Amino acid sequence: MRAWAEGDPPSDYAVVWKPSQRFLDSQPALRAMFNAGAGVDALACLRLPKNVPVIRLEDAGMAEQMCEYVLHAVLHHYREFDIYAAQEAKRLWAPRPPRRKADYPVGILGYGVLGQAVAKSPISVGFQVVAWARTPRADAPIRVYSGDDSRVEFLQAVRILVCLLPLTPSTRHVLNATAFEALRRGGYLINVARGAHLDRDALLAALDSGQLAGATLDVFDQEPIPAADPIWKDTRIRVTPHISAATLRHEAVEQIVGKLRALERGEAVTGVVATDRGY
Ligand code: OXD
Repeated sequence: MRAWAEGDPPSDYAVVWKPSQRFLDSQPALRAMFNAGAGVDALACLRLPKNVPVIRLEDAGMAEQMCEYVLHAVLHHYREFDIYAAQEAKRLWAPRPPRRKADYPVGILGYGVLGQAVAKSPISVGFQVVAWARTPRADAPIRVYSGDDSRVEFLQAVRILVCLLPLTPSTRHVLNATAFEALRRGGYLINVARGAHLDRDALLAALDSGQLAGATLDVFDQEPIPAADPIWKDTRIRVTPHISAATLRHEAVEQIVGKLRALERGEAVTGVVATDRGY
C-alpha cells in the first residue's frame, strides 16, 4: 500500500477522498475503488474508470458520532439552551415553562445506514421520530414516508428536521422554501449531509418570518466558511466545521480491509455505489 504519486505504476485497488481526474486517469487496472467517507458526491463530476465498483464507507464509526451530534442539537434546541446561555451572560435567573416532546416530532430526511442509526437516539429520550426515504421500507421500526409524492406529508408531520440525504442532482436544494413552509411552525433544521442540500436564502427567509426557529448546520457550500460570511454572527444558526461524523482511521481501515479480502475471495460486498442513482 502506498500514497499515490504521479508516475507510480497502476494499482489494483484505490482508497480515495475527492480524487483528482489525473489520478483516476492514471489507473487503468483498478479492480475496485474505496471512498474514504460515506458521501460520494465529490466523485459525481469526475470521469470514473468503467466497470470499477466504487465502495463507500458504511457506518465505520460514523453512525455513533452522528447520533451524538444530532441528539445534542435536538436537545439543545428543545431545552432552549441558547436562551439559557444568553440569560447566564446577563446573570438572569429566569426558568422557562417546560416544553412537551409531543410538540417536537423529529423527521429524518434520508433513511440509509446513518439515517436508521440516527433515528434511534431521539426515540431513546422520548421524541416521536418519523423518516423519509426514496423507496419504501416496510420493515422499518418507525413510520417511513417514501417517494417524492409523500415528502410534503412527511414534512407536515415534523417540527425538527434532520437532513441525512446523499447529495445528488435530485436532492440539491431539497431544503428549500417549500420544505420549510411545510414544517410545523417554529421548526428547526439540522443539516449534517451536504451544504448544497440547503437553499440558504430560503433558510434566512424562514428564520426571518418565524416559520423556522433556528438551525444547526455542520455542512456548507464553501468549507471553510469565509471569515466575512454573516452566518458566523447569526445567533439563530449554530455552526460547526463539518465534524458531525469524522472518518475514523481504525474503523475505516478495518472495513476496507475486510471488503478487500472479500472481493479477493470473489464474494459480494455491501456499500457498492449505484452510479446511476448517485449514492
Ligand atoms: C462523509 C463526510 O461523506 O465526512 O463521510 O462528509
